Amino acid sequence: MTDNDIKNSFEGSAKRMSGENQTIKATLTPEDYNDPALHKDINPKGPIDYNAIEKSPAMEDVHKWQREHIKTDDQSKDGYPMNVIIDPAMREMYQVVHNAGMTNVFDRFSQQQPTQCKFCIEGLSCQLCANGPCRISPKSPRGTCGVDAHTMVARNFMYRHVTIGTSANIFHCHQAARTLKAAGEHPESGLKIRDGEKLKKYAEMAGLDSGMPVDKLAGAFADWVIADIHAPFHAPSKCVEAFAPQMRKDLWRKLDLFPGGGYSEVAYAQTQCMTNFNADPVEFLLRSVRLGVANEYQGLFLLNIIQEILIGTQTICMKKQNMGLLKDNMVNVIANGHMPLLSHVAIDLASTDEWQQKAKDAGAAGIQILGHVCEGQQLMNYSGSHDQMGYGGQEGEWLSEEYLLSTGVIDLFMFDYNCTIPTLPLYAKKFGTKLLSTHPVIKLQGTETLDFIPEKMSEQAGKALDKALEAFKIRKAENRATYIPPHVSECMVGFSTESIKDALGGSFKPLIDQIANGNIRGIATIVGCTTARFGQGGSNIFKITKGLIENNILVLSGGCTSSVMEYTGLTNPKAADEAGEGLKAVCKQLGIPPVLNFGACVDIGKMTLTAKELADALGVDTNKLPLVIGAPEYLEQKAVADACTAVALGWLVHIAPVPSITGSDLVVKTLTETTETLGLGKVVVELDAVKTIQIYVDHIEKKRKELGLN
Ligand code: XCC
Repeated sequence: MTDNDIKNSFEGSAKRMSGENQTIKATLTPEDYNDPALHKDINPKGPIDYNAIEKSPAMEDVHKWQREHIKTDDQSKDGYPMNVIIDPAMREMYQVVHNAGMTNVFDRFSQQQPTQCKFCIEGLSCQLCANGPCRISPKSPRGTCGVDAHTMVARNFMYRHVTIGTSANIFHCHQAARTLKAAGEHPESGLKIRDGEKLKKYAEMAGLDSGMPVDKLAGAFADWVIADIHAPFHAPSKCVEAFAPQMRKDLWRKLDLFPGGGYSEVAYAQTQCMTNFNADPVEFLLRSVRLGVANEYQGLFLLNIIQEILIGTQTICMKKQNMGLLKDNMVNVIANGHMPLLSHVAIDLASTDEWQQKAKDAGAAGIQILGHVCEGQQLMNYSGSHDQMGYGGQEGEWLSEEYLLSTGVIDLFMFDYNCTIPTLPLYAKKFGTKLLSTHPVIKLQGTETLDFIPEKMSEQAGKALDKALEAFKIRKAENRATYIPPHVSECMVGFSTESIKDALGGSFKPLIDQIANGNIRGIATIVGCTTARFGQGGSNIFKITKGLIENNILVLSGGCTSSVMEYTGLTNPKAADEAGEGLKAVCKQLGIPPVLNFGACVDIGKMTLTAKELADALGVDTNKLPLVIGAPEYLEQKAVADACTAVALGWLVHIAPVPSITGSDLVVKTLTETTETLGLGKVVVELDAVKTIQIYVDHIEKKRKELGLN
C-alpha cells in the first residue's frame, strides 16, 4: 500500500463511521419496528380472510402426506415455505398471515436472503472493539487487533453462544430455587411441595439433614443451590460434586474442567473474551466444555429436580396437542416459555369452581390454560399427575407462535422465558390478545410485565387470569372473526427417569436386557428447536427420527422437537408399527411409542439422569453407553451450551444447521476429533438426514462392540 492508499482507506473509514452519511436506520419506516404504538396501520377490525386458504386434510391423511413428503423431499408446487412446514395447523395459519401482509417468521427468513453473510456464517467476523467490525479473509487474515481466524472463531463460539446459553440455564435454575424456598416459607403463595421424597433424596445427596420438616428442608436445599450458583469460580462446585458421575468428575478434575460457581464461571469466561485478553483458541473451547458442566449441574439437572419437587413427578398417559384444542367460546390462555411455575399455579386456580364460574360470568363456557413451546411440553408432561379441568393441552413449537395468535381466540398470552417472538405486540394488537410477561427478565415493547415474586404466586396468577377474562369480554363484544384449525394429535407423554423405571417394574434391568439382546440397538436423544431454514421446519427432525426408529434405536425427545414428534404421530403408540422389528416388539409389549417424550429442551437434564442411571446399572462411565445426542434443527445459545454438556459427558452430539465454526480448521478439528481423544465426547456436523442416521447407527454399533454386545 502506498501512503496515499493508506490515507484514503483511513479517511474512507472515518467517513463511514462519522454518522454524517445517511444511516440504514434513517431508511426504516415506523412500521419496521415492533412497538405497536408506531403502527397506525394495524386495524384490529381490519380484514383477515380465513376463507381464502387451503385447508389441511384430516390428521390421518396428514400423516400419510408427511411420510411421502419426507421420502420424495419435494412439494415444489407450493414452494418455500409451504414445502417445509409439516404441521397442518401452521400450514393453514401461515397462509392467513402471509395473505394479510403481516410480518412472520418464514417470510422474514426469506427476506434475510441473500443478505446473510459468509463471514458471520463461518464465525469470521468480530464486532468487539472500535477498530472493527473486522472480517477475516486471505487478503486480511487478522483482525485489526491482531486476532487470527482460530481465536476469532473460538472466541465467538464461547462468547456469543456458550456463555449466554449457560447463564440462561443457570438463571432458570436460580429462579426455580427461589420458588422452592418460597413454597417452603409461604404456604399462602399457592406453591406446593408435591414430591417431598424427591426433595429429601437430593437434599441428602447435598449433605443436608433430610430429617428436618419438609418446608424447612425446601428452604435449606434452595439456599444450598443458590449459594453454589453464586460461589466464586475458584471454589469447586458442590452441585457438581454431589450429582455428577464419579468417573466424569475424576476426568474433569484432571482436565481442569471442574467448574466453580456458575455465574462466576460465566463472568470469568466473558472476561477472557475481552479484546486483547485470551488469544488461545483451545482455551476457549475447553472453557466452553467447563461451562457445559456448570450448565448441567447448576442449570438443567437441578432445575428439573426442583420443578419436579414443586409440580410433581410425571405420569405416563395420553394427552392432546395442537391448535384444534382452542375453543372459541372459552377463555383461552397460553402459557409460553420454559419455567412452568407461575403457570402451574394458574392452572391450579383455573381448575377451581370459583374461576370457572368467573369465566362463565364473563360470558364464556369456561377458562382453559394451554402450554406452548417448551413450557407447554413441560406442563403436558406433568399434567397426567394432576388431570386438572383448567388445563387445555399443548399448542405447538416456537415457529407457530405468530400463527397461533392469528387465530384470534387467544385471550391471554403469558410468558416467562425464552422463545417469545419480538413481533408479538403487533399480533396482540391486531388479534386482541393480552400479552403479559411474568418475569422482568423479558419485556416486549408496549407490553405489561409482572414482577416475579414467588412468595405471591397465587396473587400474581389471579391477576393474570383477570386480564384473560377482560380480553375475552372485549373479543366477544367486538364480535371479531376467528378461525381455529381443527387439527389435534393424540400423544403419549410423561416419560422421565422415574416414570420409565416404574413402567419397567422398578428398575432399568428390562431396558438394559433389551439393549443387550439387540432388540434395541441404542438410544438417541433428539432435542432442541426447529428452524425456519429451507429443508427444516420440522422435516429434518422427522426424517432423522423415522430413520432411527427403523434402525431399532429408541428415541427420547425434548424441546420443540417434541412438538414435531407429536404432530407427525411418532409419540403415538401406533407408531410402533413404523419401528424396526426389535424395537417394534418392545414397544408393542409395553404399549409405548418408539419416541418417548421427555418434554422440553431443559428436560435434557432428565435425559442425562436417565443415562447416568443406565451407566451406573452397567457399571461403566457415561461415555461407554450406546447413546447419541442430536439437535437436528438447533436454533439458539442454550442448545450450544447443551452440546458442550454432552461433550463433557462423553457423548457424540450431532448438530444441524452448521454452527458458525467452519472458519477455523483448528476449531472444527478440536470439537469434532480432539475432545474425544481426551475421554470427552465430540461434535458431528451433518446436514443430510440419511448420512446423519448412518453416523448415529455407526456410533451406536461401535459403542455396542466396546461393551461386548453384538
Ligand atoms: Fe425455543 Fe424451548 Fe428451542 Fe423451542 S426448543 S425453540 S429454545 S422453545 Ni427449547
